[in-house]
Amino acid sequence: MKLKVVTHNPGKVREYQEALGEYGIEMEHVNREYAEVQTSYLEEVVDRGLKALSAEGLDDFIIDDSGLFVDALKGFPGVYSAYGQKTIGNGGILRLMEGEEDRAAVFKCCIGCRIGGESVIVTGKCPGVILHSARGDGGFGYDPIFSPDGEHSFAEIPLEEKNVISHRGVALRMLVDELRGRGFI
Ligand code: ITT
Repeated sequence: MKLKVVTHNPGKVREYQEALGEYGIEMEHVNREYAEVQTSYLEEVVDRGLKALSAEGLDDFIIDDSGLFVDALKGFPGVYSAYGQKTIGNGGILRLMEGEEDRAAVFKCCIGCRIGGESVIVTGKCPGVILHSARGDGGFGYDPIFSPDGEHSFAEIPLEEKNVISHRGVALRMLVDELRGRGFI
């Protein structure tokens, strides 16, 4: 089975392929825009995106809205994570966290899947901390400054290990359960 991944981010597509390949699902990267509403909830962005794209006639696709929510920054960058990455970047987040003892953060990933005319929306979370400096050159986005265990950043661990614990990995396993329950895989 083929599922399209509608995103500008090839890093996400790699993670989907790594996790869903074993179920015989082949990912196809579709690099196109969809309307992302301004809201405080990832689920709302995904729900609206699914509806907009299926109204345009698209089927058998996945969209993914993710964010890094930092406790000491009152949840920032959160739903503004893409903007935060483009503007202040990882260096800017580290500067905002200078001298801050509470390093707790949570990565969230909301996946929306439209398949056979049905919609599935699931959200996965991964708690961790913001490191004091960027580490590693794997992964993408905030991976070098986020650590699930306080030691290694996501950018330092292999993709298959990131998928076991990450927000996207957790959401992907929920998606697989849903697709299995509905007889798609
Ligand atoms: P699309 O919306 O086109 O899918 P995007 O990269 O803008 O791609 P998001 O809005 O979901 O995706 O992501 C918000 C930001 O969080 C963005 O800068 C990502 O690079 C970053 N991000 C998302 N998942 C991540 C992960 O697993 N590791 C590190 N950074 C991540």
